[in-house]
This record gives sequence, C-alpha cells and structure tokens, in this order.
Amino acid sequence: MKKAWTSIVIGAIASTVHGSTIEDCLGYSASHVSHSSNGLVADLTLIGSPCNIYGDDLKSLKLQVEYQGDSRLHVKIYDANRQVYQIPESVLPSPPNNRGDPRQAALKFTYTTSPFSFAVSRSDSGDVLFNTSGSQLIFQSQYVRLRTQLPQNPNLYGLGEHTDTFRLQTNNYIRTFWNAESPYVPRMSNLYGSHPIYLEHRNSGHSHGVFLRNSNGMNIVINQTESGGQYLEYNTIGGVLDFYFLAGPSPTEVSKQYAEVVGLPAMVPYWSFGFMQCKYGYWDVNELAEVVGNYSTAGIPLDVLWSDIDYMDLRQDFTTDPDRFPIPKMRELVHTLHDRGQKFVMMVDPGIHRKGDYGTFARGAEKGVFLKAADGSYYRGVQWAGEVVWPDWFNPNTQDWWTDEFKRFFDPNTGLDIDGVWNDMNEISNFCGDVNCDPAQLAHDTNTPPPPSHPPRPNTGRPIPGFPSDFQPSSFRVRGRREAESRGTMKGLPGRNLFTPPYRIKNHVGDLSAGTVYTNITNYDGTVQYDTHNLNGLLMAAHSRVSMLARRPGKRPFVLTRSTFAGAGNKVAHWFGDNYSAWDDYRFSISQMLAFAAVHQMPMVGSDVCGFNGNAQENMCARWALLGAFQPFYRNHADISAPNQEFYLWASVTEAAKKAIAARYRLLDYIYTAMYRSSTTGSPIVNPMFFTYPNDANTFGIQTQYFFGDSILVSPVIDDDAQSVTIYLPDEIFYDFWTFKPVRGNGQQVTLNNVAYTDLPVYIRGGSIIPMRTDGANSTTALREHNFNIIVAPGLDGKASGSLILDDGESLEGRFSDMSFSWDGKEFRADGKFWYQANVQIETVTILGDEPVTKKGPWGLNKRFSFHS
Ligand code: MIG
Repeated sequence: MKKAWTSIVIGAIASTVHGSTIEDCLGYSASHVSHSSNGLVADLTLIGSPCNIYGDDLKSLKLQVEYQGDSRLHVKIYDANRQVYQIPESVLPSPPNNRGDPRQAALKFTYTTSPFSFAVSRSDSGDVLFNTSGSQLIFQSQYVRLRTQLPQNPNLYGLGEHTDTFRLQTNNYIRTFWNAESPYVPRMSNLYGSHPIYLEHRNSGHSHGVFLRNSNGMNIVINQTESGGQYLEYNTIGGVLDFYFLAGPSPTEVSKQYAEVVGLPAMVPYWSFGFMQCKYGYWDVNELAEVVGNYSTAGIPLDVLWSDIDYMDLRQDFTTDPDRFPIPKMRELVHTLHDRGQKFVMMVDPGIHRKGDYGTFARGAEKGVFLKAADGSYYRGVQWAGEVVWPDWFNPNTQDWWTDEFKRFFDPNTGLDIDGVWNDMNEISNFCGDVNCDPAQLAHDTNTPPPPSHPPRPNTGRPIPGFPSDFQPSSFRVRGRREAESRGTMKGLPGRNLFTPPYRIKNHVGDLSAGTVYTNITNYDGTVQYDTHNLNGLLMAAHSRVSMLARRPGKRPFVLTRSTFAGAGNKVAHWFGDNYSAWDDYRFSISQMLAFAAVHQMPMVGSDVCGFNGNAQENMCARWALLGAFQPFYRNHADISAPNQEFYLWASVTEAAKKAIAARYRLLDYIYTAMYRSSTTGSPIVNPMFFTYPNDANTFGIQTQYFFGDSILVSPVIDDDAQSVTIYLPDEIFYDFWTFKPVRGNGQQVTLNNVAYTDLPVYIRGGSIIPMRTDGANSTTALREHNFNIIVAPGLDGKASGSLILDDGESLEGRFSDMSFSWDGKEFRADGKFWYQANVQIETVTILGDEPVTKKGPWGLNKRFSFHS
C-alpha cells in the first residue's frame, strides 16, 4: 500500500478526476490591494474556469499580510465568505498582532499579481526564504495546495511527529498529518501528533521558521521537480493557509519566536524530572508496591510510580478493580509513596463505557457531553472498556463533568491522591476499524474488556521493604526475567465528502475514519471531526490539565498525553508512544526529542526507556537507562506482552541506572533551570548541535549528539551492541563530565573506544558554570535538601557563566530566586534575585582546568558573593 501512495502523491499528478489535470488550474489574480502601515489586504480571484480536481475551486479568496513586530510575518489566505474551517481561538489562540513597521522588519513580503504568488525574503541579505512562484495556488473545497521553492539540499527540521531523521529527507519524502494509533511507531508515516512547523537552517548560519496554523489532514511533500528544483508543498484536505514566518536569524531565536506564536511551554514540577517506572500489566496493588520495594532494595532511586489501565475495574475510567486494586489499599499505597517522598501517576482514557449504571457515563449523559451521530444517538465505538462513547471536548459542559469526575475519584480524602495524570488513546483510537463495524457486536465478539479471570494472587508473607505489612509480594513471579469583512462561521464548508475526500492523504491506518471517530461526526459547536480530528488529543489533555488544577489549585499540573497538536507544550508533556525494544528505536528517540524540544516547543518529552514492545536486551537497556537520564522525560515503560524490564532486573543495568540517576540528580537544578528558561523565554531545554554552533556546517546533520540544557554535551554510543563511537567535537574546550578532565575539541571527529555498557560519554562545554547538587539523595524530594557544588568550566577565553533557579518546585506562581554566576578568569561572582528561601548552601566552587582548583565555602543562596582566585 505504501508504494502505491508514493505514485499517487508525488510528481506531476496526472489526476483526471473531472477530466482536468492540475495543469488546468490557473491560480488566482490579486486585486484591490490595500496597504496599511503594517501590511496589506487583497482580493484573490480565480483565473479562468474552475479545474475542480479535488472538490470545487473557491472563486473568491482574501489575502491578509501583517508585519507582526520585527521578526514575524503573518500571511493568511482564506475564503472571502469565511466558511472554510479555521482553528478556533479557544483551542489555539492566534498570537497578538504586535504591529510592526515593514521598513524595520527582518522579513519582506513581495507578490506577483497574476497568477498570484508571493515570496518572503530577508530584508538585510535579500535571501529568499519562501517563494510560491512557478506553481499555482489551488484552493478547492477539499484540497488546498501551495508549493514553495527551496534551495538545493535544504536543512529542514520539525514537521513531527515522526520517526524519521532529525534533518529531514529532501527527496521523495512525505510528511502526513493525521493523528493515529501507531503501534511500533512506523517510519515514514503519520504518528500520534501533528506539528506543522519547520525550521530551515542555511549555510549562512541563519535559520527561519514556517508555521502553518491548520489542523486538517495533509501531506507535506518535500521533493525535487524533474529538472531538479527543490520544493516543499502543502497539500491539505481543508482549512485555510494561515502562515507565520519567523525570522530567527539564529535557530534559538526561531524557537523562541515560535513559542510566541503557539505559547510558551508549561513549567513542570521539580519531581517530574525524577526517574519513573511504569508497565502495562502490573497485576495488582501488591505488585505496584513490590516494584517500588525492589527499586529501593537495589539502591536505584525511583521518584514516580505509574499505573496503567490495569488498575481499572473492567477497564473503566475512574474505577479500580475491587479485588486486585481495592481502594483502601490503593490509598495506603499512595500514602506510603508520599511518605517516602515519591509520586503516583495514573492513566485516564477518553473512551467512556456506555453502560447505564456506570456513574461516569450516567453523569456525562445527563450533562449531554458525549459525541452524537447525525440521528441524535450516541456515537459509539469500541475501546478498552467495551462499547464506549467519547467526550465532545467542544461542549462547554464537558469540562465541568470531567473535573467533577477527577474530583470524585482523585479525592485526597476518600480516593486516590494522584500527582499527575496520563492520557492515552486520544488520537482518538477506536477499535472499530471501519464504517461497517457494529460496536456492540465487536465488543461482544472480542470479549472487550476481558472478564477478571484471575483472583488476586495469594500472598507469600514476605514483607516489602518500606511498605506496611499488608503489602506482600505475589506468590508467583511471572515473567522470566523482566477578520471582519464577512462574518463567516469558519466551521467548515457544507456539502463535502467527509469520509473519502478525493485527495487522499497518506494515512498509515487507511481511510480517514479508520480506527478513529468517524470524520462526519459533528461536534457540539457545529464543526466536524473531518476538520478537528488532529485537535482531539490536545483538547483532552488541556481539559485534564484544567481538572488537575482544580484538584490542587495553584500547583503545576502534570499531564502526559500521547496525542498532540501544535501548541500542546503550553499545557502538557508527551511521550513518543509504542516504540520497540530495539537499537534503532534507542537511536531515533534522540531525533524525536530534538524535534519536539527544539522545534515544536514541547520540552517535556521522552521515549519509553528500554522500549515498549518486545524483549529488551540487557546491553541495550543499560545504554538506554543512561541516555534516558539525559532527556527531559525519563520513564521506563513496557507493554503487557513484553517481559519485565525494570532496571533492577540485571546487574549491569542496575549499575548503569545508579550512575545515570546520580548524574541526573547532580544536574537536576541545572535541568530545572533550563526548563524554567524554556517556559519563560522559549529557549530550548535540549539543543541540537547546530543551535549552539550555527556556523559549523558539520553540525547540521548531527542527530545522535546534543546539548542537554545549553552546556552538557551528550554523545552516546549509537551502534547496535557497540562499545565504540565516533563523535564530533566542535572547536571548543570541553571537560569530561565524569572526570572533569579538559578535552580540546578541534572541529573534528573523535573515536572513543572501550565505552562500557555502563558508560555514557558526556562533556561540559567550556564557558559554562553548572550548579550541581551533592550526591546521595534517593529521591528528588530528598535532593532538595542537598547542598550545591558549583562547577566552573572556563571557555577558551578563560571565562564562564551560568545560572540557577530556586523555588518550591510546584507552585504555578511563587517566589523564586534567579542567581547568576560568572567567572572572568580571576574573580568568581554570584549575584541575582534572592526571593526564595532555600535552606541549603553552596559548599564549594571548583574551577576546572589542567589543575582544578576548589574553593571551600559555605556560601548561602540568599545573597551575592564573590572571591578572587
Ligand atoms: O492499546 O494502556 O501507548 O503506553 O501501556 C494499548 C495500555 C493501550 C497504549 C499506550 C501504552 C499503554 C497501553 N496503551
């Protein structure tokens, strides 16, 4: 099937749907161009007779161009009647139009009248960034096409979610946006999330960004014409062309400018940087406790325990299995975890069991919050609980109902006092595969959910360290090892083919409605899933965030979501779904993280460490335990059918994990500070190497090395079962993170040999100052009581600087300290704002070099200080 798509979509499409071909589409001509102080508007009128390839051509369009400040250009092409679907402001607000002066703007908009085309170029250099000439704009009822020319071999990044290279392929490459259940995260295909933003980096050392604010299904084709002309082409099945061009010119500035468009990332709690353990298939509450006990026995700090759908009664949200996960004992588990300084996160799925006596359903039905079919009956599908209905996130009552369910079930006094929530299956995933599926029949035939086939396991009488005596390990160890001119509705054109639009996007699941909510379903506000499908995940997660906040007002909610859309980082965290326990997946976990953290503005991301599906091998899991510790979201998770893979199950993985978590703890406040900067300025928490060295072309294609924060260079061993790795060290002085020995980078590759499976090459970049906590904490809660050692890593110029944020780690708006550190080669200075009272101090300051020098304190974290060498 995949091959067939390639020939349909790519190249000169010889479509003869209505007897015409794409070449018969003559485009539009611009008229009534009206300039204002910060932009222009114009009418775009269809030239000639309609070509009607994929639906009907729209005859009248509007063009709106706004210079929004000096570095952002907004270009929007939409239907004059404003009927075509546009993303509502309530879901993803458009950025404020900071009126800019075209004469000062970094970007310049130019256009050709007929056929209409436009270009965006840099005002200073004249470099053309985007140019649609040479191919006509097509704007039809079910197909919108716009193509831009690009330079040869462009360096393009972003356009996630995918498992392809970080620097995108430029030949015969299609990125499809249609959020879908994606087991084994297939390559070259659409996955769980849609982020129509790319960053292009040029050999000039300058980057720019292009964001298309459009949620419709689409193919973005990156390819070359027969004569070799490089292009990128948007092919959407609806929506409008709502572009934001971001001037950079540094890659980091592009990231920051994108955050201004879709929102700054949400700040996360301190504890969420701890190590987390999860598994689908933990049998009962005893097994949950046992996993925690095993971690402490092994001496591996565990911060967060996760509970998958296993805990639910018949797989229903907001219930627990009365035998295996009884509420009183679950409450005891949560209390014990909290007493130990640990946290607990549980899953909540979107499919609600359609069953009259199920309270969550009954209360939702009363408030009318579920999606309905055209005849007014519930739109039904199949999910874990059996026959289900789905919340209509566009219904204003849905939030109240959702929050009420959260408050009931997660009540600290009578229910389960969770610290975070996990949203899965929200693409939406529907086990009813196609439009002929009868949900009731399928649920019956597949026995979904399976009846609780086994009673709780008998207890062994052995205690679990750190847990009350009624927690006992199970008797049998299963697993072997382990605008305003027209007041349109913007809710979508009527009369479209909502199931099988004539232009087919390359959805790996098949038809648009396959395995999800049917695309003809109407939301509460009158929009249809055809247009809003890619927003389902973001909407669910955003509602969960509000509900979590209602439970704990003033505290930063922690919500992990599988499905995302542009702007999701402003609210929630994301993991990359159902990967495989294989080296390849270990490798692309880095590219995925880089794209999300640096381009999509979703910093709190990571893959299932050691892989979700399949059987994790010891050496790979040891390497992944180390790599995961140097990524923002650090969670070991596996499928129910996969053998257990908790770190303590192998000696070498235990050793690797202890080392990895100790290092992560040392760096935790450095990481936390990077996250704080990300959430306040948009600077990425993880930096691709070319972000740091934008003029060094050797870095543009690097996808297996990166900076965690802006100073910690991570260079993992990459090849299958290898013990050596060839890395690139830019022209810079570095210091080995583990030994503090200086290592001079020469802008060349270096091969490291004999890298044990329990080792990870990490370097501190010269020029940085890193605050490190002292060793020995067994949780991030305990870590907060640890003092600091300040590590000064002078650059080639002998100087260094760094910073440190201190706060209570959980308040949305609270007191904080923002300290700055500097070293000029002779004098060390600590300065800043001291608004948060931290009861710890700085023990030492160490200046790295051939002969490191340590100055003993202590110094408080409540006032400035300085000393000379
Ligand atoms: O069909 O809740 O991606 O992390 O363990 C599988 C069970 C449903 C998919 C998630 C995975 C989770 C699993 N879920």
